Amino acid sequence: MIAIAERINGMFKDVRQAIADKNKKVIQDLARRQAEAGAAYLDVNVGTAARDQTGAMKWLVETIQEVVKTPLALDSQKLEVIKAGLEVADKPVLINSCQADPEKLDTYFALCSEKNASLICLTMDKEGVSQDVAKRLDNAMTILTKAQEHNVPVEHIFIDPIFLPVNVDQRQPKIILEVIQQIRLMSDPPPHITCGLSNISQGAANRSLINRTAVVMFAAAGMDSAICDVLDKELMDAWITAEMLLNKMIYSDDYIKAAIASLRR
Ligand code: THG
Repeated sequence: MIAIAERINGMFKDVRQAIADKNKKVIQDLARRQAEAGAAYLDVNVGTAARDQTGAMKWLVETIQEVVKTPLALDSQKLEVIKAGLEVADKPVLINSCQADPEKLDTYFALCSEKNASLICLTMDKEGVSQDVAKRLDNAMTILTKAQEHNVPVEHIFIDPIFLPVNVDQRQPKIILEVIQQIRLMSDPPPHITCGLSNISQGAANRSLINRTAVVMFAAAGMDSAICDVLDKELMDAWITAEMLLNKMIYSDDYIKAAIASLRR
């Protein structure tokens, strides 16, 4: 399981304020706590409020790298902001994200090859978030074909079927279960499958319960990664338990402790 820690995101008030004030402590505390909780990557998103987004990305990357070795997921819709993060990153990153548009994929996969980076590809294209199974699968195939053209190994590809809030369209989770199962069959070995897990409960009550139930369901369908709140211990414990029950790790009475120790980098 590849947990991508979501908390260093300018969407959160404390992070937004820390970026504005250049307050390293807030960011470094979040970096340490998320690394300790078992994050494989720390997502870094400057948010939309930062005036100088490329400058904010560089500052965040440098600030985080001062205290943890965990690799970073550079999260922006803007290529220039991703490139700014890449300039200062001290190890290979996960680029988050690129749409399933052939021209954009050419640009991003070339960048991945140059920087030995991995890439999260969204199953959405120019026309926006596709709501049905078939369109998402078409987009997933475009992604895998383009990756092969650029010689990017499938282990470097994370496909994100795009989670919408359950209170926006309640049919989506079931559709996504189907999408995950089908993407797993597209190549051997399959690409990683990830998601913005917290999206599913945005604006809903019982967020943590919805998130941890969802992660268990999607993990059972073959999702092996998620951008999520790794500081939510019940969420992490449920996900680890699902992986254990799926026989991806060996049971012992201390399996949760053992799993978190092995997830830390
Ligand atoms: N796919 C990919 N990347 C992504 C997303 C995705 N990156 C951003 C986002 N979605 C994943 N990260 C978050 C981070 C926080 C929340 C949701 C997704 C969240 N935030 C609170 C809210 O909106 O209610 C903010 C609370 C606050 O302001 O304190 O839920 O889907 N590839």
